[in-house]
Amino acid sequence: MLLKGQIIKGVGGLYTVKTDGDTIKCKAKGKFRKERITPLVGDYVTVAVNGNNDNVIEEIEQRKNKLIRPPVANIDKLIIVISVAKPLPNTAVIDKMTVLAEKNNIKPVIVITKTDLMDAEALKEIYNSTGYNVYTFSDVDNCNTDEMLTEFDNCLCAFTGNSGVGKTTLINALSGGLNLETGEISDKLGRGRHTTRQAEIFAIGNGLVIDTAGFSSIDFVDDNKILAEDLQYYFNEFSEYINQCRFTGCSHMGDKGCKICEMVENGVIAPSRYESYKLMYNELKNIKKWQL
Ligand SMILES: Nc1nc2c(ncn2[C@@H]2O[C@H](COP(=O)(O)OP(=O)(O)O)[C@@H](O)[C@H]2O)c(=O)[nH]1
Ligand SMILES: [Mg+2]
Ligand SMILES: [Zn+2]
Repeated sequence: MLLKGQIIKGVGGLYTVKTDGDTIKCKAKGKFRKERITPLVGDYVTVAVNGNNDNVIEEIEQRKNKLIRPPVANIDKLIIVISVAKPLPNTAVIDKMTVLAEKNNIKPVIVITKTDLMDAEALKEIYNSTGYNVYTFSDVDNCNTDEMLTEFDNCLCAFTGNSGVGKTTLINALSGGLNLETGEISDKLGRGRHTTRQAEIFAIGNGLVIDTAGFSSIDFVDDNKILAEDLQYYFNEFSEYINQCRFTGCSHMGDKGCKICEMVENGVIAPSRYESYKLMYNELKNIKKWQL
């Protein structure tokens, strides 16, 4: 019997697929490994149900989008969780997340957590200037999460961010009922111990969210490659200025008459965002079109 459904969990090659009726545990058909295709949480699949724990994913439907970090497919929004401290934010990594989300037509949303530990104003100011929705949260204070909850209405949202920033804690608070295991920060390592190890979909409010394992860096590899000249289009706040530079084809890397540089100087574009742009540009500048 063939059944259609969505992968809601994947651990070590064993997938949980939610169908109209219930959930099925299954493995991926051998052909996927040969073709180097990994089923992802969020994938719509067809499962051959054979009983005896011998169910296999036969087909993966064409994906709307796909991220490598976190490994998810078909998401509408990427909820980028940043803690003001423990661990301290790394804007270079955060900005890569917004860029890769934009590249995959995924809407970034910023949540600044652990606001009980340190003042969040500077971070808030940076990300307000991007034009993305920004929320703050503290698990210690009694935070109202009603507005944040509406972000998930009728969509699939993946949470991402460095390990230990409080993704799972936030999902627990938003859900009001889930009691997922969160990690204590080990002082030695500065990262969570009982941390989330795999991506998993949960229903929250009127939508679905994916809790994912954290990571501290991202690379521009495989389908995450971008041409340096296209990078500007993935910085939301650059969009209204990129055609106003003195020279057409301006790389915004410090040339005379660059409108982006002017907007950084007069405080419209956050300096840290522009620094991230320059770092990424230099990382990407040797990638050629044929390598994409
Ligand atoms: N002070 C403070 N600690 C928090 C907050 N949110 C989470 N934590 C702690 O940070 C650690 C990591 O949280 P967790 O949700 O597992 O982070 P994740 O790795 O991003 O899922 C845990 O010890 C939490 O108790 C917060 O708002 N304030
Ligand atoms: Mg977690
Ligand atoms: Zn320019």
